[in-house]
Amino acid sequence: TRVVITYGTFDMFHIGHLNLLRRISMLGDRLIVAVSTDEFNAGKGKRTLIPFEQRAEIVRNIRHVDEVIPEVSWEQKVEDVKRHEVSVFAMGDDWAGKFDFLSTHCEVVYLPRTEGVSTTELKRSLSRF
Ligand code: C2G
Repeated sequence: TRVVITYGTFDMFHIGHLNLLRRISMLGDRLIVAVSTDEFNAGKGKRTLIPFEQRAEIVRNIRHVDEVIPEVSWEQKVEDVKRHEVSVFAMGDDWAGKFDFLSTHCEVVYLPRTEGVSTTELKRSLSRF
């Protein structure tokens, strides 16, 4: 089996997240998604609206996703790639180049983001009500 892995916050799950997971899932036979914990996000100074358990449960129920693991640190990626025998690491291209160090362990792929939608934009639209 060709295992693919990706990482993300997936706060206020939207079509951009779905497009990415669907496209990434087509790169292999099994898709693992590492969802960032609230603590990890706090460390990044990133506030999430939706708690980790709910973000993870939503991602777990996406048709293209086979497994969800927690993302607790920046450093866990190499360990995850080895432990899960990952063939492909894939992310949206806002991260282009940032994870090339993984290419000694697996393929590294960056896919175009979906334009016009982001959690930040959704929050801004909500604040107008
Ligand atoms: N994404 C996308 N199109 C959008 C918004 C997001 O393709 N309109 C992609 C991002 O490129 C990312 C994934 O969806 O690959 C998850 O996006 P976020 O939840 O914003 O994740 P991020 O905060 O980038 O966390 O260790 C890496 C981090 O956990 C990534």
